[in-house]
Amino acid sequence: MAEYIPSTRDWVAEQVELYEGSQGTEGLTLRDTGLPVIIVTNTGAKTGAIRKTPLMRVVDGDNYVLVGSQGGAPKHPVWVYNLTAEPNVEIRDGTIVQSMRVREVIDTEERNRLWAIAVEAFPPYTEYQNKTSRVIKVFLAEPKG
Ligand code: F42
Repeated sequence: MAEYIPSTRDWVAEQVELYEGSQGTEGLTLRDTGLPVIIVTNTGAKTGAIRKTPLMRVVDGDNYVLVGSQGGAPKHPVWVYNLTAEPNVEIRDGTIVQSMRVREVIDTEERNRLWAIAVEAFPPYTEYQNKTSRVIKVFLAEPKG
């Protein structure tokens, strides 16, 4: 079994601990926004370690939209490279845990559609995109059939 390495950011590691430690019954929202969060368990591209990344819960049918906004920081978050290297992930949405496969959304039309859904779920994504010159990466997680 690979080792779990928590995020170096305390507030993120603490949310994961609360969310996962309660089997998805506590710590379900982002700070004071009250908006729902999922936990994406992914594999470190270099370490091979287990990484747990909280992201906003953005749903498109049976799928989840994963947005690499990182608050509009100049660089992509590291987890996007993990997902590119190893697209098989586990997603915890409250008490429900599913094995899913992730792909980066490249097609402009598909990205625009999913971006609109993401902004509706979490309006600050617009401000984050305006803050940075990089194009924020969008991924789609689909259940493994
Ligand atoms: N981030 C988002 O980008 N989008 C969201 O919608 C979002 C929502 C959200 C909600 C709640 C919450 O608590 C956090 C939320 N975040 C959101 C923040 C998110 O969880 C991440 O913390 C953030 O995106 C930064 O991701 P990161 O992967 O860059 O994490 C950093 C801080 C980190 O912990 N880095 C590790 C470190 O040690 O510095 C490395 C992690 C890693 O995966 N290492 C790889 C490995 O092999 O293990 C190396 C990979 C490589 O290529 O170098």
